[in-house]
Amino acid sequence: MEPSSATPVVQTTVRDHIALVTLCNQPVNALSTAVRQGLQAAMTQVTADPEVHAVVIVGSGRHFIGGADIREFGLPRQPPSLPEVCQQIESSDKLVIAAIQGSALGGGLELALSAHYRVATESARLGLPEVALGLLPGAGGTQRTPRLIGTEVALDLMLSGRHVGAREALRMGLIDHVTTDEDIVAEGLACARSLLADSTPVRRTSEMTEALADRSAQQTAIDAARVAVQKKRGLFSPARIVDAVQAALDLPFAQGMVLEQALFDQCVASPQCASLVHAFFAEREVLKAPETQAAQARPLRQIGVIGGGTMGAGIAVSLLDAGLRVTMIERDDAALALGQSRVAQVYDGLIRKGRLSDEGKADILARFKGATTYDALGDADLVIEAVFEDMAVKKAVFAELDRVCQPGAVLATNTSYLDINEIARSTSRPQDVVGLHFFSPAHLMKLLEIVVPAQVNADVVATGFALARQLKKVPVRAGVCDGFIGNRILAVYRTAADHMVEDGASPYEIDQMVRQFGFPMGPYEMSDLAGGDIGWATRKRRAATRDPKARYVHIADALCERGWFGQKTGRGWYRYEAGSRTGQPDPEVLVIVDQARAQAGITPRSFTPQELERRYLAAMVNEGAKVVAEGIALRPLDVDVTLLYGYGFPRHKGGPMKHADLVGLPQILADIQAFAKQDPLFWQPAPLLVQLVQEGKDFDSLNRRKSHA
Ligand code: T1G
Repeated sequence: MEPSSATPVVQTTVRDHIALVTLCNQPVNALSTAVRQGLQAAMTQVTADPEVHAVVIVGSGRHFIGGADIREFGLPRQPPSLPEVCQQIESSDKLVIAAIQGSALGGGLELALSAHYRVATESARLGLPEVALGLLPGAGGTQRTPRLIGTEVALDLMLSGRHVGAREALRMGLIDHVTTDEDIVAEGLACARSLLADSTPVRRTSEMTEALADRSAQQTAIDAARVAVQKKRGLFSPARIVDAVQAALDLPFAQGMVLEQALFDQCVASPQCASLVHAFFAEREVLKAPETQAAQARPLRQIGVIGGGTMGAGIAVSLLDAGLRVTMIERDDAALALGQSRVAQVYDGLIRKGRLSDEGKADILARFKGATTYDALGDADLVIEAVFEDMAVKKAVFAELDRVCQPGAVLATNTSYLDINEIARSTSRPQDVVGLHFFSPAHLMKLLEIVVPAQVNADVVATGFALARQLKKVPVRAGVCDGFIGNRILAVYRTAADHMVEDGASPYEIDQMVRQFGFPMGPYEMSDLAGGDIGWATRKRRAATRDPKARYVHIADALCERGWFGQKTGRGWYRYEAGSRTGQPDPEVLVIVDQARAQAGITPRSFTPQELERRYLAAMVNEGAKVVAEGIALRPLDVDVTLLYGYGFPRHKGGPMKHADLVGLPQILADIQAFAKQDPLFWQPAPLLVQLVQEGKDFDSLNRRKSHA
């Protein structure tokens, strides 16, 4: 990230007695060791220079400062520390102005708070998002922010991690002036000149007392925050943020800084920080697929969607929300009207919530049209097929697309498991066929699997990634196999859960364990939400190719044979009162479970929550390793991002592969080898896992190797 040695990362120029200190560490001017050393040297130079009457600190490029350099976390600390640099800036006897454009986040905002005045452009974004990395503001943010804006707003910023716009920051008192002119250097210098002209004194945030004057109000806000963080189950840093802000109210600044540092060090050492930092970089690394490095995306303006069912309608909304023009194709007028009403209902819902106006809805739907003939797609740049999951039906659709679409149009299928190579081969342009696997509800779920068949052109894959960025989705490149990355791994850990149920565990204690681990819901609650009939259809489809020696649990089928599909039928694994989405454990289900055990000749046994967790995660990790080894996923981090954004894996655990690294691969392998004693067919250790353990390596070693290849 550091520019070549030629261009210093901090540059100082003096104009009319004003020193302009510019950070030049693209792309986000992260406060790396070199930048901190450069700032320290610059401040020493300008405060000693009698010609300098004021200092303006500015970032070059799109951003002021994106924070401390996250890539340096975990590395030995190099002086000066960021708190020291901030202290040097604040204690300057010459006015220091922070001139902010783009992002001022984390350590970047803390540095600005140590300056005496802050000016920002209209489009600037400010925030203390350290909590999203399992941290707290560790360069004075927990001590200076409350002194400037009070504990309530300061805690909101630090506990939410949200980025606020310049106008809101001005209302909060975080900054002093918003410029409409985006030339931040000129605005910063102008601000310095006017402050000098008014003989404005330096103003040190650490010495401010006004915002904390009403102690009981400040304490009330802290107490409320302490209650709120108790709800953030399992998260490490939020409570420590509250402790640090309590110190800002109770202790002198210097003592508060000592406590802040101690709490910061605790957070850095927590596995949650490692997991959240991993997630931060992983969701950026997934964008770097070979095809996106090698090819330019094709332009996307006019998009076709085949099918107005739940997925087709959700995909259409996602495209419309991104400002694209959409044509929905359905087999007849009735089906088309249903598809169009599904789309309209989403916007009606937003209007009811006051998040969209009737005019807004009309503007959006003005870009949405429907047809019952494929000829309407002659000018489409991309067509996404979302029809019934049947190969013959898919091929018929692609034959029509092959007939009507213009050369260079991208033909995509939203299938969640069918062989995309076979679909591509059925057209005259397999090089233009790709898989775009959305997750339901498609306009809300962030994950988009970009499935890469054998004959596809790189620019078609790159177009899929570009579409994902336009739709604000997180794309993951996946190879072609049954279930791609996500559903393939889901099938395995769900099977592990079913085995545990048949062996004696209750489906309800498994769901509880999974929620305890941090997922929003367990596999049986998830099945009831999605509909048990979907899994049932998958099991029936796979019956033909299932290994006859493989263990098969019939419990889920028994529920489906009774029509107990879940929320949509009022009962599944749970019972649902009319209108309720909260299920109650169902004793009749446990009777069916006992009958299945008896039929299988199994004497049930008890499981500790720990064993349930180890088996559930081991199944996920083991299949994840196979998916990576087969190249279905490029790297372990692609598996992590898939599970984080598509399957509710708790972000503060980093994803299954990161979790496995933190637990230790030898432990995971030992567990699998122990489980294999009872079921060697299901628990075959992934050769990649065995190899990494033998080599004393972890999954992250593969992330690093492949990312730098
Ligand atoms: N450190 C290192 N690398 C960073 C970085 C950072 N703080 N921020 C971004 N990058 C890299 C990123 O990985 C990517 O790399 C490239 O820059 C562009 O990022 C003491 C300890 C600023 C809003 O949490 O939210 O300060 O993939 O694609 O969409 O209290 O980056 O190109 O190789 O996201 O324009 C607190 C993190 C740190 C903000 C820009 N700061 N960054 O978004 O670009 S902790 C944050 C962002 C801290 C102190 C504590 C966003 C952005 P590559 P990008 P973008």
